[in-house]
Amino acid sequence: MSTELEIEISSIPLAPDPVVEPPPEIERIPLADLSYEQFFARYLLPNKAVILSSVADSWECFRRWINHDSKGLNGAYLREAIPNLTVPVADCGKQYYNSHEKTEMKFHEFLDCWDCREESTSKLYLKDWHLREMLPEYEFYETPYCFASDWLNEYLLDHGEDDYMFVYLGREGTWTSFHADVFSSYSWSTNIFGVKKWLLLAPKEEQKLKDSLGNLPFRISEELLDEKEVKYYNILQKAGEAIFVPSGWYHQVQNVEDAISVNHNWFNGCNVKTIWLSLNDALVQVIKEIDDCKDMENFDEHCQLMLKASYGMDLNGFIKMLIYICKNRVSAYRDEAKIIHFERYRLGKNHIVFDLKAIRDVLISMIEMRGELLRSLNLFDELKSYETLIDKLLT
Ligand SMILES: O=C(O)CCC(=O)C(=O)O
Ligand SMILES: [Fe+2]
Repeated sequence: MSTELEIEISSIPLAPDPVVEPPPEIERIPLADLSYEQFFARYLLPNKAVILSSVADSWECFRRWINHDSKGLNGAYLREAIPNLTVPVADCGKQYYNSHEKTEMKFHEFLDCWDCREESTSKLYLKDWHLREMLPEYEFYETPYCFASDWLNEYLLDHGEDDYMFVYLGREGTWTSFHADVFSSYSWSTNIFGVKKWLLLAPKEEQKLKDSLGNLPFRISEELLDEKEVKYYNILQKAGEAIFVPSGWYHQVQNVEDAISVNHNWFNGCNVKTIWLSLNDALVQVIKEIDDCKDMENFDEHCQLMLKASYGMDLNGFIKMLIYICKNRVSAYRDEAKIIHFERYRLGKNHIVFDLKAIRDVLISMIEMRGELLRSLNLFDELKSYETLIDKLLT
């Protein structure tokens, strides 16, 4: 195991300075020039995008998956290092609802398609591939310290559930349609090969693109964005650069050269309130959809089932996650245990306090906004008890 690194903050106010005007350009900063605390205060907390460079120099995938002389994929090495797993593949030539049609194939077959350069397979995009989860022993990258405070994957990894840590491989021209990330989470995406073009919008700008029914477009272009007077960033992301996509920022991504990337979706104490508000919005939507059944027995439970099916998370799931994160931090605060993210990053004492305060704030907000529903779902007492526990601990 590599040496332990502390991720820590000094006392930082919970509310960031309001962002006055979005910057004209997204900043580019070498990772080594930014401390954890600087990243925390300047980007995570204010929910502001940034590109970090020289992120992947020491990564196995950066050094070995690419043939740096021929500027191509090192297929022979990849075939040897990674078994012939079944992988998820999107067909960028076919739309399926607001995404691309998805299928599966064998990894080595995908590599054959990559090499043969045939038109018929040129639009296949290997994406959302849980390679790390499938081969936990294969250490092909390391999560950069800036992105280490990650409650979502901390919970999922410890519970043996599917994580949000992915690999993407796509030929030139493959792309991901216009979207904001799952649960309004943050994402980071590090390109290890080729170039990606990002069209990135700060929150609310996407509203200008809604049609009369309130739907957002599947595909956007610079012409469309200019026509609708949308403020956006056009970013060319090169190999070795990581982009930090803040919560709720819509984006469309195109591989303008053959490209490979590693990315995570995650949230933590800085955006957990946004995660809660998004979950609540999704719940409002579900309730609206089945409003005509509101007199039926078990209506609240039924809404939760629908929320889980349509959104991927329900109130119970979110609360279980919060409580798990809370318990870990309570033990660490009492010096009974340490919190280590990604087998390397140890959470510092101030950070633990920050996390606990963020959990308390979101519990208070949940009780205020959805107290009655929480009672009906028998979740209220547990929530309240953790709010009280944090209060006692910190006073
Ligand atoms: O690289 C891509 O195609 C999409 C990546 C993305 O949407 C993300 O990292 O949030
Ligand atoms: Fe995304």
